[in-house]
Parts: sequence; C-alpha cells; structure tokens
Amino acid sequence: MILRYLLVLLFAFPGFESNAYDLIPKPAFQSSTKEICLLAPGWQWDVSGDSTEKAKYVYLQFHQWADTMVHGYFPELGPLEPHKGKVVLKVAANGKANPAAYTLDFKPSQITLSASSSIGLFYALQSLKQLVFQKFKDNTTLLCGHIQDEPGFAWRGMHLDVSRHFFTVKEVETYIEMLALHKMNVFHWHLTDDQGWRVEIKAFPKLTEVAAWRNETMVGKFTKTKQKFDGIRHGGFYTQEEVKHIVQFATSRMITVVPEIEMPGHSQELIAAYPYLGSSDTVPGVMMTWGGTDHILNPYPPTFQFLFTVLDEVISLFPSKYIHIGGDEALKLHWKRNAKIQKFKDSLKLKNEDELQSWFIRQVDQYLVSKGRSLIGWDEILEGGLAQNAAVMSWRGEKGGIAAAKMKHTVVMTPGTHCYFDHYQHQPKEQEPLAIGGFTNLEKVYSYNPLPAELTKEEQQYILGAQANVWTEYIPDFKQVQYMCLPRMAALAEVTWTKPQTKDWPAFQKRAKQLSAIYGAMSWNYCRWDL
Ligand code: TNX
Repeated sequence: MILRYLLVLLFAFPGFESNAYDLIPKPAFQSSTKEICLLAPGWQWDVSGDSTEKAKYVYLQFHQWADTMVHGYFPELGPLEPHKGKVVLKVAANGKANPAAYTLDFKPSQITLSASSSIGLFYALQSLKQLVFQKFKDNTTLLCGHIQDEPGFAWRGMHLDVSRHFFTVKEVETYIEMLALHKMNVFHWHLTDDQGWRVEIKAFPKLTEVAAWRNETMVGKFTKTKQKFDGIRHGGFYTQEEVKHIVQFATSRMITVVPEIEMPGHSQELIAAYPYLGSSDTVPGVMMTWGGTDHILNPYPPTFQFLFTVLDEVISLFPSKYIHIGGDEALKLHWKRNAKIQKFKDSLKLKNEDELQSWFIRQVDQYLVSKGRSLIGWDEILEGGLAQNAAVMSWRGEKGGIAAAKMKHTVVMTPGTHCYFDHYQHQPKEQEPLAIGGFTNLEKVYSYNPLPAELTKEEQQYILGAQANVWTEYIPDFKQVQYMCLPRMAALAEVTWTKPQTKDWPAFQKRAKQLSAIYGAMSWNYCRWDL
C-alpha cells in the first residue's frame, strides 16, 4: 500500500514521466513491460489482411520518406520470412469515432500498427519513425507494450507567410515535412499581402507579372523615416501546377492546405496590378516597406467579380473546406475620404466603415457558401457584425475567439502572446537574429491551453484548435523559418494533441531534446537554446 502510494507520488511529480516511448506529441496512453522487442535486419512489413489497399498505400507513401529521412532504418517490404519479426499494418474498424486515433503494439517479434483509417495509420507510422530513430543503433531495442493515441484538437495548424519573403516549392515541401513529423494537420498558406502576390491566377496575368514582384525591400527594423532599401528586386509565385503538387504532397501526409487570399486590406499589390480595384486616385506600387498601408480595395461590383473569379480558381486548386480571406488590419482612410464610396455606403444603409467591411466580407461569405466552402478570417471580421457562416481566427489575444464561440461560430486560437513564432524566443535579444519583437519562448508556447476557462463546455466545442503564425517580414530565408519554428512547433504540437492535464513541462524538455536528433539528421535548422 505504502509502496503504491510512493510510486504514485513519484510519477505524479513533474519531470518523472516513466514512459517507455518518448514521443512528441505525448500519446494519450501508454504502458510497457520489461520484455524486449528487437527490431532487427530481416524483419518484414506485413500489409496483408482485410484492408490491404489502404494500409499498403500509407505504407508505400511512408516508406519513400522513411528512406530519405532515416535511410536504412526501416525494413524493406518483401515476402515474409518465417521466424523473423514483422511490422503489421492494419486498417480496420476499431470502434473509435476519431479517424486519427491509432494503436501501436510492441511484442518480442511483432509490432502492430492499427487504425480505423489511413489518417490514424499515418500517425502510428510517424510515432514508430520517432521511436526507431531515437533508439536505433545496429538494431532497434524497444520495450514491449502498448500505445493508444488520438489528438485532442481537430485543427493543429502552422501558418507560413510567403508574401513578405518568397520560399521555393522545395522549401514549402520541407515545411510540410516538419508539420508531418509533429502530427500537425493544417498548413495555412498566407499567399497574398501588400508586398507580393504568390499564386498564379489564369484570369489575371498581371497578378504574377506585376503583383508578385517588388523593386526592393526595406533593410533592418521598420521605421517611418530614414528608411534604407537593399536595391534588390524580390518576388516569385507558384504556378497552378506547383500548387497542385504541394496540395498533393500535403494531402498524402494527412495535412490540409488552407489558402489565404487577403481582402479588403493588405491588398496593395493587387491595386498595383489592377488599379481599378483601389479606393483612391493614387496608384501604388507593390509595397517595399513593412507596417500598414492606407490602400484598400473598393466595395464596387467589379471588385467582387474580380475576387470571385480569383476564388473560383483558388477553390479549384485547394480542396480545403475553409478558405481564409484575411480581413485583418484594413485601414479605412481611403473609404472615409472617398465621396463616392461614402454614398455607396449610405445607399446600403450602413452606419460606418466597420459595417462596410462587414458587408464586404458577407458578400464573400455568401459566395463561398454557394460554392460549398466556408470562410475563415482574422478576428477583425467581428467588427461591424460577423458574417453568418464565418469562422474566426483569433490573433489579437483570445477575446475575438471567445466572442465568436459564444455566438456559436467556429474558432481557431492563435493569440499573439503564445502563438507568434516571428517573436523572439530567447534572451538576450541582441544575440538572436533580428525579429519583429515580442518574446515567446518554448515554455510560453508549451503553457498555452486553447480552451479559455471563461467558455462553458458547450461553447468550448466551437474551438477547433490552435495554430502558430510565421510572419516573414524579418525572416528572409528558409533556414531562419526553421530556426523560428523549431523546437517551438514541438511545443504547439503537444498543446494541440495532448490533454492539458497530462502535459508536463520538465519531461517535455527531455523529449524535445530527443526529437532534436531528428532535426539534426534532417539538416533542419533549429534553436538550440532550450535543448
Ligand atoms: C499583424 S497577425 C499581421 C501581419 C503582420 C504581423 C506581424 C495579422 C492577422 N496581421 O500582417 O505580418 O502582425 O507580426
């Protein structure tokens, strides 16, 4: 009795996780025995059985990456040899409602991965990959036991801003690989902003001829005066073929790509290419500095025709239910100053510019709904009234998300305090690469709970999950994207997958150290301060 009490005390103590399987994110349940499971040369994959096709599909996808990732650590697919061990993949109904749920079972000469869908099976394989990688010497020695796992949240997201700085297809693929390793499942692709448009739209060639390029870029920290520029033309875009390739690349890793097309603010590059979309007499160029702009789309019918045509092409490229339409930081000075727009606003019986923005978003909401999709936007879309079907991404703290959930709208939490990976992660800041500001270290990310206490259980159901945002004003190359994301992505992965009551900061740090061996092997740059 006393012994049991002591054991309970020991394991309840932070940092004393007694887990045989060091995984990030931490699995929902695991148990182990003292027996050894020795994964050794000669072991075979076994994808025979009821659901061969699905299992084989996931296995084949996975095996290619396993090869490039941890070359030679996985057994080859081949005929089963008697008396050797095997890794069995099973896709079969398991009574679990969550298609992402999986189990992993370790016996002396058999490892069984099973799930009710290819999603769960994929996560089982990701777990096995982490374990094999960590334990691998000549053979892989694991304890026998059992893992039963499923994610806590449906939206485990990472955003990447490719407008402020452009990243190549290969780099975007690597980013998606980073998400996959952490079992993240949403890639929010911020494709357009004042400083550059990044997706080919066949109906409007000037988007890629003009809007995708800026003549030069501001150097150093943003200032309004004494600005310096680098004199280097910057830009680029993804062709539709490249977009399709990336969507497929993500889909086979169980990741949904949510595209973002900004409107009505953060659209100066659009107005530079198609001046009839603007709200003032001046025609701007593609923006070369950071910070806000007064340029904003006008609310007239040709603008909506333009946007709907763009959205038609976007919808055909991205199967995602949600289409992100931005909606943030729209400065409305040009709407206020423009007599024709004021008249237009009055004709719609709208009281002010906030209501005009809300009306603007509602037109787009209705259009997306008519196409069978759903609108998601930054929390500014609450101002002036939230469109009927809109989901909210809460970035200015949790306030917007809380308000939206109370109104029964779906929400993704991404508060600047915990989820902005463009912030500094270590002090002294002077020793870090120049960042936008803020301070969000690994522990702070890890401490985040996407479910605000002030929401009732019922209201909390509207919180789909959480996401980190990677704005790239001060992130000029992909090595730095990786540095800003790793290992903070590992903390967010655990925040969005693992139940808050089982999180354990000291133990997480140890597991993160193990995971960093994979970062190293993959040549992924990461911040070593916390590891
Ligand atoms: C605000 S977060 C923005 C971005 C900037 C970011 C810098 C949000 C919805 N809008 O346009 O890049 O701050 O942290």
